[in-house]
Amino acid sequence: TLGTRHCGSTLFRRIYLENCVFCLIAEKKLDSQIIYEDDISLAFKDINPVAPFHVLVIPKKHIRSLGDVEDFNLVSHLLYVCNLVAQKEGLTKGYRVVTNVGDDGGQTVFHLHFHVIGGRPMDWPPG
Ligand code: IU
Repeated sequence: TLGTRHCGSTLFRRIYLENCVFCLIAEKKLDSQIIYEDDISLAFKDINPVAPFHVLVIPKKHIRSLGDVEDFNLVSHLLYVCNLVAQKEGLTKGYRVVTNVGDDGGQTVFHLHFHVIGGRPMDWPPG
């Protein structure tokens, strides 16, 4: 196994990235139902939808979460894509965009993603 002294190393980073599920989806090494794609982003159906419409919008580049973003132009683009897919899918009555950050935020996959959820009325506050 890799000791902690390797954690910042190129080798560790390579092994980690090669096993990031959303990197694998972005590289088409794992199947997903893609509904939008461009040079820097991808939108695909969530494998475990919490509403009739549940899509994830991700950057192709690996970024752990919103807390690790340096280029907020990228976030602007991802939000543009969130609205694009919502409109394309006809969510005229509204929808919700959520990004979970870190453990307290409820993040389970550590590759930045925006949930686009719709097709039913949403509750507030979230759990
Ligand atoms: P979270 O915000 O990190 O908790 O969201 C992760 C989402 O990724 C969650 O809704 C999962 O159902 C979804 N997901 C997926 O769509 N495909 C996968 O292979 C895996 C998780 I792992």
